[in-house]
Amino acid sequence: MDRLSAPAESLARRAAVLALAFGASGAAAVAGSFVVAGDGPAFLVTAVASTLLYLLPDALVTWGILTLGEYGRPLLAVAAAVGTVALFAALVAGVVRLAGQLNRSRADALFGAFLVQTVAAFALTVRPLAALAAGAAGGVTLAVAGRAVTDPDARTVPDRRAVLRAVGAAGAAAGIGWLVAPRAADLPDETVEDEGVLALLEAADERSLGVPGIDPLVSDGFYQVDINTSTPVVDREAWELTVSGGPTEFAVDYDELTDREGEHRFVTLRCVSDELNGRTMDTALWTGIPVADLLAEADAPEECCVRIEAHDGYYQGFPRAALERGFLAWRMNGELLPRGHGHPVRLLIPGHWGEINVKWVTGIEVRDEEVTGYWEERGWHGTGPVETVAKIHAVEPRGDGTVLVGGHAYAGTRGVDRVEVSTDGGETWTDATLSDRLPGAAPADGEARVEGVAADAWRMWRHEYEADEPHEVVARAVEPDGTVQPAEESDAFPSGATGWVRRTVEP
Ligand SMILES: Nc1nc2c(c(=O)[nH]1)N[C@H]1C(S)=C(S)[C@@H](COP(=O)(O)O)O[C@H]1N2
Ligand SMILES: [Mo]
Repeated sequence: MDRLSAPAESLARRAAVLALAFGASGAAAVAGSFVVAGDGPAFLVTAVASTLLYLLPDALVTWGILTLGEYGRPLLAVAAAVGTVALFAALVAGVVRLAGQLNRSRADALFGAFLVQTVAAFALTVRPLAALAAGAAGGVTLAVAGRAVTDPDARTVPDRRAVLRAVGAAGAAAGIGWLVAPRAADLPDETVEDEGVLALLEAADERSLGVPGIDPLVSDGFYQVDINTSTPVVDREAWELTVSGGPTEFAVDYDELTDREGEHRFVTLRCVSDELNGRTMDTALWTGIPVADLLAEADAPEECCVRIEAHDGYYQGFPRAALERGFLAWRMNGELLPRGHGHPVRLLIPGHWGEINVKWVTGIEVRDEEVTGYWEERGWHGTGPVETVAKIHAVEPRGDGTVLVGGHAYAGTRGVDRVEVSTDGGETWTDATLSDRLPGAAPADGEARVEGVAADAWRMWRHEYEADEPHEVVARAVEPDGTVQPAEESDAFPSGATGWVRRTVEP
């Protein structure tokens, strides 16, 4: 019995040890590319994540966005990291095996491993330096693992030390990567003590209703939705925005743009993938200029449509009329626009789903026919105006027989006039307390329904009532023209969630 199982056991042990050593080589290749690329597009994991997003069926990507929400991006990054290590481990394993079958030497096997990892890294990133670093780190790790791992003829079981050496080499590569990888310099602190900004932020603070557990009128943390797992780093000195489509092309650089006197506007953004009571909806105070000014300067032709381009490969198409009311922003809450939100400059399109609010914007092209955008090509219909929603993010039974409920309500540029609350599942309704509208100038075309207020910003609501039995609380927003938030329920995919938010309360 013992005699029979011994060879099987040592075979299994050999396989396990080899898998670990090859895995270490794959991990070292990933670390090697990080040394050169940092958290940029030439980093293998970033490239694999982008490739995955590109290759995965749209339905799967959509499912991921809807079920994973804000965890989607980090989970994709982790999956891509594990997948990349496995891929590069499999490649070296294949090479070592092949060398054995072809009766080649250990040196050939090692060189083959270096070559196959370098070529694969190049195929994924198209960056020669990062690819070489990946292949070199992977190859060296394999070499230090020792003869028993890389000798194609070796029949012996590699010892524990081989694996330790390989893992040590991979760890060293990762450590070096961490220490020397290029990092994007922090954005300069150019917060200006602009009195206009300070006054507006203070007004937002004063108008916020203190509801525990929900953000004030200017969000504490602004959600972020990107097509990539790493945040683009755009050099603002080299940045340019071109306006094309007419007889002459027009370009403006960062200094030319931001030397102008910016306006400050409160604008709310909501992603079309936001679930009915989700959290991908936030508000900030943005500083910039109307896009219409730039279109006029560029003498942009009067065609129906526009295509917007961004630095990260993202693009969108929508009617020119929507862009005409848009805003080009370079500051957020008084600070430089953060990298994750589009530094140096982004678009804000009033009242429309988040996706056409293009970040890291580099080009505006006027077209005489409709253009589809990145998400439209993946099945979403997220270029139009937002659906109206009143969220219920706070539900606080106070223990003394009273309950406090509250949330934010948003209806794009239609505006929120009232929020109604039902504490009996929708039988009877009461008006909730609503925050005063945020201040702002009405856009020139009279889009705002009310003078002197932000045309495209959410409001907060709260309601306190007595209850001692379990019940269902429901909220719905009402627009100034009396339109009530539709009750009919639909999923976020493909054109935005609808329905009324309902929460069960157990006092
Ligand atoms: N260049 C670029 N712009 C983009 C995106 C992107 O991935 N790349 N995502 C869009 C989506 S889907 C949304 S909802 C908003 C989110 O803006 P935020 O990340 O600043 O919240 O940006 C939009 N603009
Ligand atoms: Mo979005």
